[in-house]
Amino acid sequence: GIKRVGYKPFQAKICSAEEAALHIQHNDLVGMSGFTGSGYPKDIPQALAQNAQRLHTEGRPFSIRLVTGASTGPELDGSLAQAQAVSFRSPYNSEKAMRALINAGQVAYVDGHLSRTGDSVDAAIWGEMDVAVIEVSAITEDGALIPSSSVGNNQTWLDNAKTVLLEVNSWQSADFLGFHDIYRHEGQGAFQPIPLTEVNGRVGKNTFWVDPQKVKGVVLTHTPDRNADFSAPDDAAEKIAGYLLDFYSHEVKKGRLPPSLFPLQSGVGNIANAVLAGLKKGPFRNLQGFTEVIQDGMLELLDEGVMEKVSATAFSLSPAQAAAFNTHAQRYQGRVILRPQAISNHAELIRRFHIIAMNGLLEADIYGNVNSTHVMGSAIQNGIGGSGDFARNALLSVFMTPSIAKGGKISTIVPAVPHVDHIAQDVHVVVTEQGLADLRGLSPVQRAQKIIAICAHPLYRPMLEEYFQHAQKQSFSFHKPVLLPQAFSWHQRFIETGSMLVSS
Ligand code: 0RQ
Repeated sequence: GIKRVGYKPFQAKICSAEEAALHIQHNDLVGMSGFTGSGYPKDIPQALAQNAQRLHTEGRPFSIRLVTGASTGPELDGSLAQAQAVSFRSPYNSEKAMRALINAGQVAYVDGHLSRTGDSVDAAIWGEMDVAVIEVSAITEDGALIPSSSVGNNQTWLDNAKTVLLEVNSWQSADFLGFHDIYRHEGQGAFQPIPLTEVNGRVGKNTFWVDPQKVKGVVLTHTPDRNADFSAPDDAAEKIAGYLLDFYSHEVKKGRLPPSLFPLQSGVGNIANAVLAGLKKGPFRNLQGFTEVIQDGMLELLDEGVMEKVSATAFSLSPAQAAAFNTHAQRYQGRVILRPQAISNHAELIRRFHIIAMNGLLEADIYGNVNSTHVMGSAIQNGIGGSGDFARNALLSVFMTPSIAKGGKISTIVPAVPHVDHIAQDVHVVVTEQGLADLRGLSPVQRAQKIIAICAHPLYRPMLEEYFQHAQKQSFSFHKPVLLPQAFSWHQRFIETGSMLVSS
């Protein structure tokens, strides 16, 4: 195997996680690595949580302000939430204990576009960054840092932080050199284009760079990434995948998409994974991916030769796929490139590559406004993540969901969404297991008719038809008919009775 810490001055900095964590002070702004459960530090955050608990039992305050790439894992968000050691969190969280604190009003959470978090830190919107805690797969003899399974905001944190702590993770592939393209557009000169013209092109360096003077601790670990299993595609997911493949074939026939489609962005979750599995059986070949996260489904498309190349900022693999990747990483050299999230999600590149974006949602209204984040308008689920970066700038923006949630007590198609992440203009196609509504070029009334007829579940379709008929008669005006007192009554009924259905 490779030498994980090749740089002599850093060998002298090797220490325990407990010693490293002592460099982090109360109220520090801490930038940690991590994106969709991969490439996050595992041991230092747990030692930090223990420090916090000890200080709390002594009656002393201790909490940090935490920014990452995106979601992490139980060792990071989970342990820090359990220790009540976080006062501020951005830009994305999907961990349950942290979510509970946010929804209890105990953690200030800023849910932001993933492409823009680095800009906020460069601009010191939250003050200067005190500490960066970054997982790497190895350190070369000349002190360059070989990234691990995610890139996220790491170079930005390394550039801004006054103190740097590194976790060198030997569980990560020893063959990661060459998978990353570390490029920061900042400092390239104002008004210059990003010179990337191919999905797997390279414009930056293979490694991160850090001022060695700032590195105060190097911790060795062998702890795996979060690596959750995907459930096998269920009936709804397979139907959604089927409608989408038919739609893409239709678009190819119409000449609006090339036979190998345009590069695909695919969101997180089981439905997204099912769509990728569906593509394996579909007619399309030589596909490309320009996305945020590489799930199992994309690696399988690469294995089967259906997909040629993919660009992302992170992996998010099942334990079996992660183990397979760690053994056979070299197979993917040159075909898989991981970039900073400011680049993987950059508006300029998403427009340039004519991306087809496919994301999940919590609910859509009859006009196609989408809520991806706030349950009943007030409880955060995860965050907007990269879905806004992609939906706004994609050539084709698809949102997909089962038409009901919670066993039918919730309709995911509603009269009005109580929180909007994606405005109707950024939502071109809505797909449920009931069908696919192509909304391009339609007026609000036409969109509503189509969404109700095609996407709504039969349990809720008559209720939506009735609402819309009344709205078309009693609305203040008729461009986008709405009944203001009733628009949120479905959500209020769920809050009061546990179901959006009217009990008879
Ligand atoms: O609840 O966890 O209690 O079972 O919400 O829903 O059906 O498992 O769907 O995993 O595809 O997630 C929008 C959250 C969908 C995701 C969202 C309940 C449901 C379940 C999860 P349980 P499912 P998914 C790039 C793209 C924003 C970020 C993004 C997301 C739970 O897609 O976070 O797109 N998107 N990033 O029961 C109340 C409703 C509901 C509902 C579902 N209408 N009301 N609860 N649920 N619909 C990647 C990154 O950015 C990293």
